[in-house]
Amino acid sequence: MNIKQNNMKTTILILLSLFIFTQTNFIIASNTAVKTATFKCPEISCAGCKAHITEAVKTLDGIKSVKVNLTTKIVIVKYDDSKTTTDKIKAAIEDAGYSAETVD
Ligand SMILES: [Cu+2]
Repeated sequence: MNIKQNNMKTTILILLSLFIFTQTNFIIASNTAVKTATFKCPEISCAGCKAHITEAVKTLDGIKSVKVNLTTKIVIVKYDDSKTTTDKIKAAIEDAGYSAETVD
C-alpha cells in the first residue's frame, strides 16, 4: 500500500469515528429528552392567571418552557423528565389555585 492510499484510509477512519461519536452523543442526549406535558385548566380567565401559572410551574426544577393559551385554557409545559414529573407540574398548577387535567 502506498502513502496516498494509507492517508485516504486514515481520513476515512477519522471521518467514521467522528460520525459514530456525534451519533452516540445524539443518542445520549435523547435519553434525557425534554418531554411535553399538556394540561386543561378551565379556570384560566385572564393574563393574571397566565402569569400565576407560569410563575408557579417555573419554580420547579427542569422546566424548559411554559405556554398558557388563554383561549383554549391549555397549558403546555416542556420539561426535563430526569428532574421533574407530570404529577409535580400538575400539583404546582393546583397549588396556584387552578384545577388541572392532564391531556394526552
Ligand atoms: Cu385570571
